[in-house]
Order: sequence, then C-alpha cells, then structure tokens
Amino acid sequence: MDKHIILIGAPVDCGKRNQGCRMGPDAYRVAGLAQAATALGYEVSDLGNLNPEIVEVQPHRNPAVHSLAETVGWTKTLATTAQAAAREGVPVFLGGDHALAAGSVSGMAAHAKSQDRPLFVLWLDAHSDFHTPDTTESGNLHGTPVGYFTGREGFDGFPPLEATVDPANICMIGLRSVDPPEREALSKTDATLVDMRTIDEEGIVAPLRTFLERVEAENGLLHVSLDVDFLDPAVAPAVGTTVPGGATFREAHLVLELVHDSGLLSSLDLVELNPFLDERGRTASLMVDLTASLLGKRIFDRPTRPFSGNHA
Ligand code: HAR
Ligand code: MN
Ligand code: MN
Ligand code: MN
Repeated sequence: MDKHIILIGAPVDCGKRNQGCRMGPDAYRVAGLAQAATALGYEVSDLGNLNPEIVEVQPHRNPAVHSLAETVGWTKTLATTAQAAAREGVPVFLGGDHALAAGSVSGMAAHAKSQDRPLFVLWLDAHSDFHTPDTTESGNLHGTPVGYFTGREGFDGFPPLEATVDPANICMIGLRSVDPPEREALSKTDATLVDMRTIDEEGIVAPLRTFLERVEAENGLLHVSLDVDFLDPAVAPAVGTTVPGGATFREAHLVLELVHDSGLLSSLDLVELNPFLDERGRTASLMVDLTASLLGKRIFDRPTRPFSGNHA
C-alpha cells in the first residue's frame, strides 16, 4: 500500500435534508486523523475542503429529488480530484454525506481503468444506497451513489461515467435497511450482500476474506466506503440515519484490520458523520481510530497475513 495519505475535505451536505455532515471534515481533523496516520509512518497531505462545481441541471422527473444540481457539482469536483490524488497516493475523502461516493468512486473507477485494473468496492453501511433518482421515495441522493457508479439509468444531469463499477466487484457488509426497489435491483446483480443476520450466523471474517482474495487474485484496486451507520448507534451516535443492530466496536475494527493486512487499500471514504449529533466527539474519535486500524494500528504483530492464514 502507498505510504502517502491525501486527505480531501468533502463537506457534502446535500444528500439528505437534515444538515450537519458539512462539519465532518473538520471534526476528523480535530479528532487527530492526520496525526494518527503520521504516527503510523505515513506521509500526510491535506488538500483542505473542496467546493462543488457550480452547475445548472433540469429538475428531475421525480419531484421528490432535491439538491440535484449541488450533488452533480460535487460529483464532478470529487471525481476529478479523486483521479488526480490517486496518482499521488491514497485519497481519503472526509465527508460529508454518502452522496460524495458518486464522485469519489466514479473517479477511482476511472483511475483504475487508466491502469487497466478493475476497481473493487467494500461498502460498509446499514444501507445499500442502490436507488436511482427514479426509485428514491425520500428524494435523498445519499441513497443513490452505488446506483450511479454501477451505471444504472436515471442519473440525468450527472456526468457520464468514464468507467462503471461491476456490481460483482462490490461487497456490502452491515446491511439492515434496504428498500424494496433496491432489493429487487440488487437481486439481479452478483454483488456480495452481507446482512446483519449473516454476520450473526457466520461471523464477519469469512465473507470479507473471500472478497479480499478475489481483489488480490484479479489485481484490483480497493476502495473502502465507511458509513458511520455501519456501526451500531450505541457506539456511533453521530449519524442522521441511525438503524439499530449494527456492527459492534470490535467487528468494525476487525474488518479494517483485515483490510490493512491485505495490503490492498487504494482509497477511502469516511461518510455520514454529523458532528452536530455527536457526544463529546466520541463518534469522530471512533472513526479516526477505525481509520488507524485500516492504516495498520495493531496491538501485536500477526504471524501470518489474514487470508493466507486460511490455507495454512
Ligand atoms: N434507503 C433510504 C432512502 O433512500 C435511506 C438511505 C439512507 N442512506 C444513508 N446512507 N444514510 O447509507 O431514503
Ligand atoms: Mn506521493
Ligand atoms: Mn450510506
Ligand atoms: Mn447508511
């Protein structure tokens, strides 16, 4: 993994109606994200906070859809920035709500294509965010980024994709709130869908190892998109869309520790943190600590790599 971390502030707050995620980038800075990465031996650059491109778009035919122009503007800015940053190191997108992944992931997909490699996405979230602007009932575009970067229809006004992400290269872990139209559309794909019941019954490690083995076998780039609501709201309260029954503190750390040990990480989103809803910064600090695990923070060194251990 590249030892250069590039922090990109993406104060996207247009993906839903409740505001506050725009404070996320500074909350991560205050909670010591750069310092944590530096302590682990990384070179760290901070590009500061970006602004969305100003664009004009036609209103969408679904009248529920709101903030379309702002979301499109962010998608353009972030896709361009992702591609440039990915040539220099590991982009870390400090959100901002999950609408930012339309830009971060589509930019990383274009970067992967330029290297003739496939992009894989590890989506850690209570939600599948697989709506399109036509199927969303809430009109909240943070529920649509996966639909966009996999090339679903209905994203009128959004920039055309240089490369789409093959749903077969997506692994979603932590699912517990999937709307019927999303479920229907997902069932027609080969995405790996790990819901909370699967985690309860089989543990969180086995499906992750299988996925990481594929990324490695196919020489893929790996983007990790970490939504705060992947975690149980009891440990991560600073999020607008709390869904009970989420990943525990240790399950979340273990996922990120295993991704680190795979050496496959290319880029990261930290999304949906709403510092306005936090309790004395505990959720921001937890997200920083999870990122440290992803970057190699550990108690003791392990004798084997995570998924080679399987075959030992
Ligand atoms: N599926 C619901 C909707 O579209 C909720 C989406 C919420 N998404 C996030 N990010 N909070 O995962 O309205
Ligand atoms: Mn560099
Ligand atoms: Mn999400
Ligand atoms: Mn979510």
